[in-house]
Amino acid sequence: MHHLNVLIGISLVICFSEAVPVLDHYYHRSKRNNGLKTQSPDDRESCKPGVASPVTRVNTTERLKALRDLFTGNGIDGYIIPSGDAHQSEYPSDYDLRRGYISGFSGSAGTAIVLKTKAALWTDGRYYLAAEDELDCNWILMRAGETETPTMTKWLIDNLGATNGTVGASPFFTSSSSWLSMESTLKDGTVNMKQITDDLIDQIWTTGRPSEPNSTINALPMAYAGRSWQDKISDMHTAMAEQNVDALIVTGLDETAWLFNLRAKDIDFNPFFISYAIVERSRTRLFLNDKNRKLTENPKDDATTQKLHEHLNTGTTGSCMVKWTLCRGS
Ligand SMILES: *[C@@H]1O[C@H](CO)[C@@H](O)[C@H](O)[C@H]1NC(C)=O
Ligand SMILES: *[C@@H]1O[C@H](CO)[C@@H](O)[C@H](O)[C@H]1NC(C)=O
Ligand SMILES: CC(=O)N[C@H]1CO[C@H](CO)[C@@H](O)[C@@H]1O
Repeated sequence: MHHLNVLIGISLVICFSEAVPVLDHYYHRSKRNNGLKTQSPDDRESCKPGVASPVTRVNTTERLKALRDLFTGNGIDGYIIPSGDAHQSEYPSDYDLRRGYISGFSGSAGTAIVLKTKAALWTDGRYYLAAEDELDCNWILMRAGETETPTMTKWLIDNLGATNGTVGASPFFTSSSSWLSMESTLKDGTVNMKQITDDLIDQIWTTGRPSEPNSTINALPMAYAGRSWQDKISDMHTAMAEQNVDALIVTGLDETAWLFNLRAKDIDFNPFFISYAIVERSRTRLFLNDKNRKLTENPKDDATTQKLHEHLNTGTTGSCMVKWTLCRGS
C-alpha cells in the first residue's frame, strides 16, 4: 500500500509501487566487480564459429534494428527493457512480455539494455542455461551474480559515460524508487536517464502481439471473501485518518482484486484484472479498461450470478449519479 498525502493525476500513478525486484536486484549488487572481462556475444560458447545455433532462438536482428531506428528521434543512445508491467506484477500478461519480444529470452526474470551497437541481457542463475539457448548472437548474456559481470549501471557508464550519453526507458515499467536510485548513480557517471512515455517496444511490436487482456470480471461471493468490499474501504478510511492521508492510490493488481472482492483471468494463473483505484475518504474510484462491457456482462464464474455493476452498486456505466455507494464509499 502506498500512502500519499495528496491526490495526484492518474497518469502519475504508476511510479508509486514499491515492488520491482528485477531492476533493483541487478542494480544494487555491490561494486565488487574489479577485473571485469570484456563483455561480448563472442564470449558465449554457442556463438563461437562452427557451433550450431539452438532451434530455440528467435532471430532478433530486425527487431533490434527497428528499436534502434527510434533512438535518434527520441534523443537517446540506449533503451532499457525490464520484465514488468505497469503494475509491477510478478507475472505479467502475455501482452506485456516486452523484454521477451526484444530479446527472445522467455524467462520470468531479466532486464535487457539495447545500445546503438550492443545488446545485453541480465538474468540470474536460474536462467543462465535457458538464456544461452534462447538469446541469439546479437546478445551479450550478463550472468548477474558472477563476480566478473558488470552491473547494469556500470555497463551503461562504461559505454555511454565518456560521451555524456542518454539512456531511455518507459517510466511505467519501473518503480519510482528504482528509477531514482538508478538515475542518480548514472548521473555520477555522466549518463542521463530519460523517460520515454510512449514505450518504444509498443511502437515496434505491431505483428504477432497477443491482444490486451480483457477477461470478464467476476464478483467473489462473501462466503469466500469473508468481508465485503464496502467494509474493506471503511477500514481503509480508518487507517487513512490515523495516518492523516487524504487519498490512496492502489496500483497492484492483487490489491485491487482483494479490495473489491473481484476475480478475473487477465493474466494466466493469476486471478486479477488490469486496473487502478484511488481511494479518498469521501469517494472511491476504480479504473478499468472497457468498463461498460465488463460492468454489464454475465459472470463467467459458476460461484456468482452477480454482474459487476450489481456487485459494485453503481449504475450500468459505473456512474454514481444513480447510486452513490461506490463513489462516496460507505
Ligand atoms: C537474422 O536475420 C537477418 C536479417 O533478416 C539475417 O541477415 C541473418 O542472417 C539472420 N541470422 C541468422 C543467424 O539466421
Ligand atoms: C550532458 O547531457 C545533459 C542532457 O543532455 C545536459 O543537460 C548536460 O549539460 C550535458 N553535460 C555536459 C557536460 O555536456
Ligand atoms: C470483447 C473483446 O474484446 N474480446 C476479446 C478479448 O480478447 C480475446 C483474445 O485475448 C479476443 O479473442 C476477444 O475477442
